[in-house]
Amino acid sequence: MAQTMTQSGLYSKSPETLKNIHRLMVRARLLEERLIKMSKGGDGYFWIGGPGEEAFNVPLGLLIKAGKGVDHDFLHFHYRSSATAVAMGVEPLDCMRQMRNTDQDPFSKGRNFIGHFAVPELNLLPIASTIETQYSTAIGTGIAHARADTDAITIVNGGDAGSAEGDFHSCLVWANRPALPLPILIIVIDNGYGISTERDTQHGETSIADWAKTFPEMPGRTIDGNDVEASWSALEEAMSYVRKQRKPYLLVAKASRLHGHSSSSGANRVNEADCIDLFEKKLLEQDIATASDFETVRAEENAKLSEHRQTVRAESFPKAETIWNDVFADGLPDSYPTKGGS
Ligand SMILES: Cc1ncc(C[n+]2csc(CCOP(=O)(O)OP(=O)(O)O)c2C)c(N)n1
Repeated sequence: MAQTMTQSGLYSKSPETLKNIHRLMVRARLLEERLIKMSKGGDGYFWIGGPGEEAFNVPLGLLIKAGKGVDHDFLHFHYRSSATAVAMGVEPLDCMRQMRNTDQDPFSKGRNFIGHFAVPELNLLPIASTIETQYSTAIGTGIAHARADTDAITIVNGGDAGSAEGDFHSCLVWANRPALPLPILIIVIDNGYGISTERDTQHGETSIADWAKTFPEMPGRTIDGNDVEASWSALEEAMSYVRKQRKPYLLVAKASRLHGHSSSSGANRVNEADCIDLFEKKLLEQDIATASDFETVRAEENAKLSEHRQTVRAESFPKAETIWNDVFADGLPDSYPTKGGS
């Protein structure tokens, strides 16, 4: 059937490329499901993550100009960005290390929440638990990118509820200053909730992308973030604009939140559209893959996660005497109390 259809956009790409996108989406999803199990089974204390955002976050990871320094994209992400990190090559094993807080966790040496990446080699800045502050730090690397002779851009990503906070609006204002426009791709993933508060009870604007109307030059667009093709083409368009024009672009992607907010709200599966089901349906319709291909991918990815589980369970936790390591660049100041009291 597919061969008779005119193929354009994403589906004109090679079957290998499409199957790779599918595998990365499945890898990210199975990882999140495994992390939820770990948090419920005593191999971790808290879970938060991005199951449901894979259709947008995997294309984002694949389209980023990845590397270290100002000639590569700077990334200011949030706690639902796992599929982007996985698409960029971050190892599920390392995520499981952070979930269990082992001292082999490369992002925080076992000291931060799950999904709080920090990868200097990828310009992936430390993810903060305070929502929306990443939109303020993005201004800094946006200025660095504006001053440098490069096509690299700054990318910031956060949630719809957080867009009510001042950091988001500071980012819009700074990115649109006529004196020095900033090459920032400003992304909001709109899943319809801030923890349990419904977006429509809090936002008078029709779409968060409407904030772009305040700045006559800045494009603002809302897309279906559950659709891989829509996400891929919107990201290509937005990134190409920011890379060439050296000006900001506001992109809002509507996406599902498939396991609620976090382990604090139970992390059980909810009944919302599943972007992997939707993508698999398209791949089947277009004769690009079969149901048995999908089963094989799931079995292979699950087998690796099971191996990783054994690995992390054998690892040690951070030692108490290392508590001050990496807090100060030059070590603990002499004036600092080390044994309690002052
Ligand atoms: C500055 C700050 N205020 C409040 C919180 C508590 N908090 C954690 S997640 C969250 C909801 C965020 O919703 P949204 O921005 O839509 O992102 P989502 O979690 O839905 O992806 C809130 C209010 C926080 N972490 N930081």
